[in-house]
Amino acid sequence: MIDSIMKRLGVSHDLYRNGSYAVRSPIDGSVIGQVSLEGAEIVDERIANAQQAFEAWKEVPAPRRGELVRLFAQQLRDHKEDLGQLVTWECGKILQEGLGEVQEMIDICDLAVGQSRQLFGLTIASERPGHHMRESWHPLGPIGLITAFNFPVAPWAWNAALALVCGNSLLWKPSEKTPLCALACQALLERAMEKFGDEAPANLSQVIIGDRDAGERLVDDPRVPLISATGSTRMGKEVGPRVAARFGRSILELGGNNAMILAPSADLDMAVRAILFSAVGTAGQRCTTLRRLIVHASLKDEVVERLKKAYTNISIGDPLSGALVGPLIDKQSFELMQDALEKARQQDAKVFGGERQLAEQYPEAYYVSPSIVEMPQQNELVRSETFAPILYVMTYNELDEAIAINNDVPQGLSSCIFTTDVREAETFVSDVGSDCGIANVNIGPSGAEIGGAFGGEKETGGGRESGSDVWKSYMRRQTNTVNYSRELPLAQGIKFD
Ligand code: UN1
Repeated sequence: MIDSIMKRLGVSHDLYRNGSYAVRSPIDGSVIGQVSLEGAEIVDERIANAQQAFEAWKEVPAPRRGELVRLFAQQLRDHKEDLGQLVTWECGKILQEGLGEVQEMIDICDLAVGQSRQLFGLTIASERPGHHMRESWHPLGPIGLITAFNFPVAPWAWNAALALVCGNSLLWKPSEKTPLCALACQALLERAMEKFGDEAPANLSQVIIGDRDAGERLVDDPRVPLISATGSTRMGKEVGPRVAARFGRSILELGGNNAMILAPSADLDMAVRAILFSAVGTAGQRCTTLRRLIVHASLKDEVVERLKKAYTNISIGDPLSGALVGPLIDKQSFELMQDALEKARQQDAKVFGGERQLAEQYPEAYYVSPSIVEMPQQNELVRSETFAPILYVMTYNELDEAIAINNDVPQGLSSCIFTTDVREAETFVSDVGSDCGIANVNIGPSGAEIGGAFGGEKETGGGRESGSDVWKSYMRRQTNTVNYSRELPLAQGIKFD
């Protein structure tokens, strides 16, 4: 099965069958690949290659660079099913979501193709006669990309598609849990490069299937002006300062602890469906997963009742065969979930669900029933992110109180309110509302489209990726002042003669 997918995706057998590091599918624990883990030594050479590729690529006009991304999007369209299946095999999300991730890649490529003709600068009024001022944007250099297991392809594409049209080369260190997806994306991009022709330099994109040391080498190297890293807050706390210490730039996409405020006027049918998708979808392993439900006290009993019913009926199992909840990524993830639930019990919370499922059928895989935890208040346990399907439920009486609870966590990625009261809705997205990078009304906190800037505040890291004006992060801003007169007036009226 994997062999035929990899063959159609164009990944050579040697790359994923002959190494000493076993890649296991979370679906059943079976080994689906053997890759070689590269050490730090190789990184030096890869960065030198990436620099060379950058020198050539930045000379290709931006709309031509966009043509390469268009060809890549065509590969993705042609291989959506195969890549979607591979995502499911390797990270365990259900096939619908695997396909959704590939669609997200196609969408960002389409955006980047259009962007390649719109790398606009500004013209600025100069205070001096006979002078022009403007702002122009130039390619930045080799871009280092570090991605996480739970979205093994889309966040790479958000960065890669824009970075390529902006004239940069790419160095990608994927999660050690999902190297096959990275090899597949690389193979598809190489096919697009072949179709594009000689203008695309060798090593324009390279993958580093490496260990922690390899990642550190990439992060520390001043030849890599930008590191874009997705992962835990713990990882970001290491990467951010290391990149800053060498005056590099970083885009950090770290933990989330996303909430929904459920107000009395809300359409409850819609809200329950939104909670289900955002709290149990991807088995609770999205950075945008709904982790906290802040429900008006008058609604709590009814909502919890409805949720328990929906949770009981949800299908848990093989993500390739129509279940809505697939496995957790591994045993450690299962244990962290159990720890959190145990702590909740000790704190007098009411815990529903959270048990291991299908253990006899899949002794080497970790399926769980998603859990609902009624918490008396928001405490340290609720404030920390457990990357598993646990939904903490807390109550409020006044909107101000609900917004305060929403904001009183270290993370600031996504948030939402369900209400039909326009005053409440607009307050939530106003200056005194949610403090998150994403604040939605009447939709859940997950499943963002690529058109907006994606990312969050506080311990989420402050980075933004994908749409809006994010392309600017992959370019170097230059201010130009051009004197077309025969005089040499100084700014600020200074006389120097
Ligand atoms: C992630 O979990 O790292 O908004 C990214 C969403 C997706 C991206 C999630 N578009 O849920």
